[in-house]
Amino acid sequence: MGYKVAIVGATGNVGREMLNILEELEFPVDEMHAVASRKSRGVEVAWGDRTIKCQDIEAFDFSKVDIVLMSAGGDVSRQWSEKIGKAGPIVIDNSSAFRKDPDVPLIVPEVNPDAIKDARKKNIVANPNCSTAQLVVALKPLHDAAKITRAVVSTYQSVSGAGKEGMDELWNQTKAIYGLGDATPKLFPKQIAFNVIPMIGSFRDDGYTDEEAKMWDETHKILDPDIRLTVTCVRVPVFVGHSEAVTLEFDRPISPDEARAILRDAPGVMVIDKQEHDGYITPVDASGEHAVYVSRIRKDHTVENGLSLWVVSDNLRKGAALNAVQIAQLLDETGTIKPSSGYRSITV
Ligand code: 2RA
Repeated sequence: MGYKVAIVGATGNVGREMLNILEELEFPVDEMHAVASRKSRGVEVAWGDRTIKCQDIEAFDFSKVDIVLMSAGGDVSRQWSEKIGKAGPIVIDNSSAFRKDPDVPLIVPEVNPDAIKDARKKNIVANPNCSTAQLVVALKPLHDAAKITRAVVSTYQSVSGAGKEGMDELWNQTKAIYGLGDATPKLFPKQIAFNVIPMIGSFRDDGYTDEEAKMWDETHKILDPDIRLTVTCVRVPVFVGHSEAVTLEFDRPISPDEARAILRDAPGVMVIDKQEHDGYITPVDASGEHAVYVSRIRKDHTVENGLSLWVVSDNLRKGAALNAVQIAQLLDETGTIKPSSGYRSITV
């Protein structure tokens, strides 16, 4: 017997990947519902070899499903997730709306699967920001071997992190710069084609951005509140795949060879690390893949116990849709959720 699943935001980049990954991982689904805002009602999305039509969120009866994968942004989540949770299903929310809520577990299954015990507190489980998910998958096995005391992270984030509109803006600006249209920035604050933008999200009073603060807040909740992090988030003209240059300080010496051996055994990690051109990973290589790739592992000569590494992953997959489906698998494996056999009454 399988689950009754609804995907809210099914027409977006992440929603479509959620549909693909549920199918690829053969998650047991009996019924699939695509749900979106009223303006997308009737739009068709692919589910395996079929297409399904999007239903209007305002009219959808959430009490008839077991799991809701929510990827429609923070405002929609704030409006709907708690109501849906009260109606019975567990919501796996890809937005930042509930990540800091103490009654909502924030989970990367390779890192803190035990947090699933709190899933029923609000019937909401939060999915981390894409940049955090790949970072903590790489950090966790190293942190288990030698405590990480400080991390310096610079991100190189692809435009798909800003949705389909972000991809369209890179595509249209690239064409426009060759004389085929208007290159005026619309979504991003500056030109993204042939450029990099050292600002993602919005500025805070301390000069950091909210995207940067998400990375330390979420790493503290998922992995360890004692790790000190400083972060610079940068948007780059790449369609899919976030990259991170990471420098770590440990409480004891750890050699690049020891780190490579630890990471090779770690769940969800692939080490590609040779000092030759096929010996490191770029976002183009990681796009469409499930792993978090680690390359360029080397000693940081400027501190006593330091290592630098390069971490790359598909932001739409491990950074969003794959992690959400892995949370659904964890809910199933731990018995936190069971396929429904009947139709519950509406309590929304
Ligand atoms: C971005 N991290 O890349 C965001 C998406 N969640 O814009």
